[in-house]
Amino acid sequence: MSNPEKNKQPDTGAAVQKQINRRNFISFGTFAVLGVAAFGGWKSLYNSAIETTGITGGAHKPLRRALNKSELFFRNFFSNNHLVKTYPKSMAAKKVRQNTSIGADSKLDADNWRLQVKKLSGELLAITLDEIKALPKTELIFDFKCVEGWDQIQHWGGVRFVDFVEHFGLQPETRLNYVGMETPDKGYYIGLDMDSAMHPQTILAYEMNDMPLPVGHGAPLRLIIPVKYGIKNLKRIGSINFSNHRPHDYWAEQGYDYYSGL
Ligand SMILES: Nc1nc2c(c(=O)[nH]1)N[C@H]1C(S)=C(S)[C@@H](COP(=O)(O)O)O[C@H]1N2
Ligand SMILES: [Mo]
Repeated sequence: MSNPEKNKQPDTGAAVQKQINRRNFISFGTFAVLGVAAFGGWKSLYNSAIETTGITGGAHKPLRRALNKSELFFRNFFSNNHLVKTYPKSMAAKKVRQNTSIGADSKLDADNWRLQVKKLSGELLAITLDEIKALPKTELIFDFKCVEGWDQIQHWGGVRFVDFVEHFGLQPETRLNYVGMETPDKGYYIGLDMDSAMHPQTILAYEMNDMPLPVGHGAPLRLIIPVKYGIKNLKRIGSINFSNHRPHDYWAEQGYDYYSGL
C-alpha cells in the first residue's frame, strides 16, 4: 500500500520558516488585541463612578449592576415551594452558639416592649408578645449559617411571618417589594425582599429549644429566616415596615451582599 504522505515533497526550510512567522504573527496579534481589550475593560471599570455609600457599600456601578443582575437571577429561581432542609429535634444543638448583639445588648424592658408595625394607611400597630404567642406556633429545626463560616443545627419556635401578616391584615403591605426590620434602639436593621420574608419557613421566633428566647439570642422576639445568612436574622425586633425601595441594612452598608441569600 502506498502512503501518500511518504511521496510528498518535503517542505523547504524557507517555506517552514515562513509558516512559523505567519503563525507567530497571528497569535501575537490575537494576544495583543485581547490584551488591549482587557486593559480597556479594566480601565473603564476603574474610571467608572463609585456608588454613593449608603444602602450598598461603595461598589463601582458596573459591578453593582452585575450584582443586581445576579440577585434577579436568584430571585427568579427562588420559589416558595423550595423548602430548606429540616432535621429531627434530637440533632439540634443544646449549647446554641451566640454571635454579636448590636442594638440588642442593652437591658431589655420586656414589660414595655411592643412590636411596632407601620401600615400603608399610616396606622401604627403596637403588638404585644401575648398577641403573637396566641397565634399558631411553628417549630423549625434547620442548619443556621453565619457568613463568618460557622453553621449549627438549631431549634426555634414562633409564628410564621405569613401567619402574622394574615392575622394582622397586612396583605396590602406585602404587595410592596421589601420588608424592613429594626431593633427598638435602631442600632441594627435589616432589609428583606418580600419573597424571602413570605417564605413558609420564615418565623418570628420567641422560643429556642422549647424555652422562652434568652436575651442573648434576641428576646423577646427575633427573626429566623433560613433562606438567608445569619446577618439577616435580626435579634430583638422593635419595628417592621414595608416599602418599594430597599430598606437600609446594617451589613449591606459595610459592603456585604444585600440579598445574602442561601
Ligand atoms: N440585633 C442584632 N441582631 C443580629 C446580630 C446583631 O449583631 N444584632 N447579629 C446577626 C448575626 S451576624 C448572626 S450570625 C446571628 C447570631 O444569632 P445568635 O447570637 O442567636 O447565634 O444574629 C444576627 N442578628
Ligand atoms: Mo453572622
